[in-house]
Amino acid sequence: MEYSKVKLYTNAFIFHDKKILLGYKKRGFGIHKYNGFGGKVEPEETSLEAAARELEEEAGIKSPLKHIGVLFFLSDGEENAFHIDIYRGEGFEGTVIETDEMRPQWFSTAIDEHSSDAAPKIPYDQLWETDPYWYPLLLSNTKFRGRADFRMDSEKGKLLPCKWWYG
Ligand code: 6OG
Repeated sequence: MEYSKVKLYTNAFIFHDKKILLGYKKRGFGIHKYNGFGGKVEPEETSLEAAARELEEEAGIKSPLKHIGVLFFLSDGEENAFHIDIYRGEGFEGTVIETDEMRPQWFSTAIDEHSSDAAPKIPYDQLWETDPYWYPLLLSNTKFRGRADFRMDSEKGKLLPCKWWYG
């Protein structure tokens, strides 16, 4: 697969009280999936500045973000490659709000199946298809990077990963 440009994006995950904050995407790229908060890095800002700005725009909060991972992916029929800087924030300031783009929701970080945690479990079937491979690294605060190639699956009529690795 050939690509002409690498587009920079951010994605931030906030942790608080043994829970992780995800947002249900209401519009645009990744609609109807749960994800961290983020978007495009603008030309005049660093990736960290973009991550903080997007977190505030999409969830109304600030958090001390730390870089924890890099995802690189290519997609059939897409002339750009994507580089996504993943950030992790412990705690936050402000009040979590729903925005036009995202409906935020807290999920349990407990890995134990029988946990008595009242928060719902991470909706692994409503994430980007490759995310379940690296969420364990994000949850255990382990630095990671990874790559995925997406291809159009003509039977399912959607882009699906055909090759990937994370570590
Ligand atoms: P806006 O269109 O909202 O930015 N994104 C991905 N996130 C995950 N977790 N996995 C992927 O695997 C992704 N591909 C794109 C980057 C789009 C948001 O979607 C993220 C941005 O946070 C394929 O401005």
